[in-house]
Amino acid sequence: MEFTPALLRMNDGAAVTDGEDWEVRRTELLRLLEEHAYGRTPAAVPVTYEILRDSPRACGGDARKLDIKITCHFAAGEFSYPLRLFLPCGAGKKPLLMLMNFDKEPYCEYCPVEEITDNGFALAYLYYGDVTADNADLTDGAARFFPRAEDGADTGKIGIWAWSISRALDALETLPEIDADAVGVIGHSRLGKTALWCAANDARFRFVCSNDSGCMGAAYNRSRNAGGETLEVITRVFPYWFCDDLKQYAGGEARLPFDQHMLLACIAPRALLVNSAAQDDWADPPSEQLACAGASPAWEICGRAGYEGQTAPYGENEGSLTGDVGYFKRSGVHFLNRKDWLRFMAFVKARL
Ligand code: GTR
Repeated sequence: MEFTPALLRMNDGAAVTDGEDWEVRRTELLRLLEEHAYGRTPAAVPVTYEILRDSPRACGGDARKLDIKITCHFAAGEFSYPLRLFLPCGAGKKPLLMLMNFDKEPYCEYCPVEEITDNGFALAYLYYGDVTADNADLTDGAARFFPRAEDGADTGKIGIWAWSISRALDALETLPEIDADAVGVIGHSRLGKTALWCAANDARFRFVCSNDSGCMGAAYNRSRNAGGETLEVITRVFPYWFCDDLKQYAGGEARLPFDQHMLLACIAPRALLVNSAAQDDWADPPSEQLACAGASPAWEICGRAGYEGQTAPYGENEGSLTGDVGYFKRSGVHFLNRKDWLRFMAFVKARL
């Protein structure tokens, strides 16, 4: 698929030829995605944390659970949200996986806590509603501290959630139990879009997994398949996830100045796994797969393997997990299940 602008051309037309050039191009693409899709990503603010409760015998004694309060100190005031950290028992720094999820409590759908800690990973659990509500209210929670310029590029809710995951990492990476060089982020559906945008901006996330993220996540907008969510629908039903400028492309995908392979590419040269589910037409698995192929040149220019799979749609329980861009289509429906987690953890372990 041909796109304008090209992935590996700078704004001034110069070719991107190596990893150093790629970092410059990546910054250009982040600005492009801010302006037209997710809105501005504000600079970090000072973060402090407080351990409210330390439960040394969580998961039957196999893990330690810390209830942590994260506080962001904005110029106009402070905002706090809870984080639950599970640390597998045993000495040594632990690789960390961060999940922002739909449930307030971590023992829930989409989060097999013990499966994660038993695999040797620390787990940081955030509830997205603790940061800002999933609605158009831009005064709710952390949202009220985000600057508003009314110029079409104000931060959408996905941008606010993504930014807040990074601020939580500001605190966690200082903990002696955490291996700050082995941090991953994972999210499902709208929070898969969020995980991608978070990791696109924040290179501290070395491992990234979007699960069934679909439209404005991993799926190309220009190659929408029957039954897939469109920009027209997503900007009508969930306009507040994005910046206002995105609305002008509803029904006009051919005019888009970007596409989702650019979002994926901003993660290069780090490791990315795109998970789809075979019966999740709404998230458009073939378009997610194609976007992996479209993003791959960003890894290759950095001397990495990128996506090593096929472009023809995979069947159920097929994919390519060898390169630094993995893609897998499991059987079943829209869900973040234990198999999705095990696949991501194996993908990370193979690269630790
Ligand atoms: C749907 C939305 C999708 C996806 C999903 C979810 O209604 O259209 O883009 O994000 O919600 O987050 O569960």
